[in-house]
Amino acid sequence: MITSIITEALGITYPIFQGGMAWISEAQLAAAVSNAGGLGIISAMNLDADYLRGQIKKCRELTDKPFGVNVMLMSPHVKDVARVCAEEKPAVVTTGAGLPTAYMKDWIQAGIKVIPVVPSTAVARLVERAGAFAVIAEGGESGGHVGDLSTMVLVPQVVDAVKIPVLAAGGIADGRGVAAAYMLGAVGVQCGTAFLCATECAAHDHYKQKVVAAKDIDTVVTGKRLNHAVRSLRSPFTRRYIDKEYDPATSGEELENLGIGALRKAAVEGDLEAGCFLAGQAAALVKCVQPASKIIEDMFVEAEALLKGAAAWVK
Ligand code: TUI
Repeated sequence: MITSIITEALGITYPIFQGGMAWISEAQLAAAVSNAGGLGIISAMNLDADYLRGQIKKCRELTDKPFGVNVMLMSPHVKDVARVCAEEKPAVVTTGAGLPTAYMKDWIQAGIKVIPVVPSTAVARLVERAGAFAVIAEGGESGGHVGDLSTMVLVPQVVDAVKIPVLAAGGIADGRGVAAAYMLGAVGVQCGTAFLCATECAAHDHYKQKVVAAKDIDTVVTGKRLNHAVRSLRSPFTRRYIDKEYDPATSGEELENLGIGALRKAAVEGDLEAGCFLAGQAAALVKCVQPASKIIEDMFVEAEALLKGAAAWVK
């Protein structure tokens, strides 16, 4: 059993969070992960307060274990969604794609443990000062909105920069990744792409099959021109987007418009032509669709064996 301050503080069995993925991380997946002993997380994505309230209610019907809510800070509904969190009091609020400091006081007052995703040591220090319980240092191997640094260099630097616990994210989808995260000083991990292929994940089957089929070089980062780098699986959408992104005749507005609705088309409709299939580089490590409990158990059986065996390398 691999325990840490994170399992003890949150009352979970395994030190693993399921990432808050827009159009993917619904109550059913979050509850399955929490029931399996990890921390399931509902994504508030860019929908309104009623959607989030409904998802929290549903999750409470499906599990009596702790779970979290991920607040995407670029959401047009962020203020309302933040208020719903303070009212509904999930065990944890994670945040992404921006600075959560404006909302943290209310969440902390409500007894919520606030655990922001950070792409740099500066952001980690800032949220620590604002009262974060822990941070998730997410390397650019991850899917979706990505920072510049890789997990390997980001995690140890964030560990050195703050006194609060650090979880590692980005590129982790098996026990080797978990063991490596611990070696870098993390006390837990967050995985998104691995849980995309959970049986309980409502993402369209085409999405899951694309992840299972992905090889090492099958993800690509788009959106750097708009200062909004996003990693997804190569697809007809990314090929069209890249052509436009490197064409000076294409305006920024035109580029922005290209992306609207593409994620929903991937996750809900499984539209292989028009969909944008966000996923991390760890997609190549995901070999099949299986229940969340099996994903977690396999990962931690492997990580435990590796960490126990590590002493044999030292003579
Ligand atoms: O947030 C994510 N990943 C996401 S959000 C998202 S929503 C979206 N949907 C469609 C198209 C594009 C985006 C998809 N994937 N990960 C966590 C994360 N947070 N990565 C990086 C950051 C981050 C960046 C800057 C956190 C804080 C931060 O603060 C500095 C600043 O300048 O705001």
